[in-house]
Amino acid sequence: MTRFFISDLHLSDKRPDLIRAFVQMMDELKTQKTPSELYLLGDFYEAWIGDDYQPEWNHPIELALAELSQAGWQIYFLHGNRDFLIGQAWLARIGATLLDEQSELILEEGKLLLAHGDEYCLADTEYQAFRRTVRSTAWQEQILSLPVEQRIALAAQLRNDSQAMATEKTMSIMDVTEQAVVESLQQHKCTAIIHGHTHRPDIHLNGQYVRCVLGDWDSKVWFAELKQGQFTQSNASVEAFLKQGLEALQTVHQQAL
Ligand code: OKV
Ligand code: MN
Repeated sequence: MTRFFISDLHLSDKRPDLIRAFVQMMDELKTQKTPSELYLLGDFYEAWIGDDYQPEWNHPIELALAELSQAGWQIYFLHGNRDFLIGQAWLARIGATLLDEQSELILEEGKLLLAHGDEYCLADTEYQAFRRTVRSTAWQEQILSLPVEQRIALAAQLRNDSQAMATEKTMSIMDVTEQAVVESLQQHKCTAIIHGHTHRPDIHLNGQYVRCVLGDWDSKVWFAELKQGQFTQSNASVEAFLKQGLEALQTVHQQAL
């Protein structure tokens, strides 16, 4: 079986090109590939303010996913730092299953850990404090009880705060702490991990572990697949993908797990 992984698409009304590319990708998977598993590893949306907010731009996205699951695909979703408010209503609408923020995938080759990756960015202590707040049930319940308009305003305000802070943060602060990843792998008895979040697509090897970092969708669309223990990452410019679909994808990293 082939498994597909994507993260950090940051879909929003600001990027109709990415929405089109995503919908096209789902339609192509549905018609060209045999039903498989799709893993959405967080930051699928730029900011999700609750399942009860259903803007027009999101309809084709949900439809493409719902059609994929109806075609027999298993869709798994794991929260990122921007779409932590995705809930059971959204999952039910598209036919997806929620994964724990750290999930183990059992393969013939061993156990693979799945995560968004922000939990490993320990150097950014300010962010970790923010993360604990926004991931707490109490805070989320309070936010979800606000009217939609207020949630939109709050999300915009938080985004502004974050942009102001990010300019002062160095690149190393924004990356994962390797030791935190290793500890997590040991805790879960896994020998490989796939995560996103850092926007530094790569495959890291340290002799003991394989760390696959997914790419973010911006100027390029990214796509990763795991087939017979072989992990492959590919990308294409948004423009090329819109013209040629999956055929436009070029392999950039490959590694046996
Ligand atoms: C990242 C930090 C913002 C620190 C808000 C719903 C809600 C999503 C959001 C918007 C902002 C996260 C997702 C960001 C880090 C901040 C501020 C402080 C210390 C809502 C869904 F609740 F408002 F409705 N947001 N972003 N901070 O820009 O990534 O790290 S963010
Ligand atoms: Mn992220």
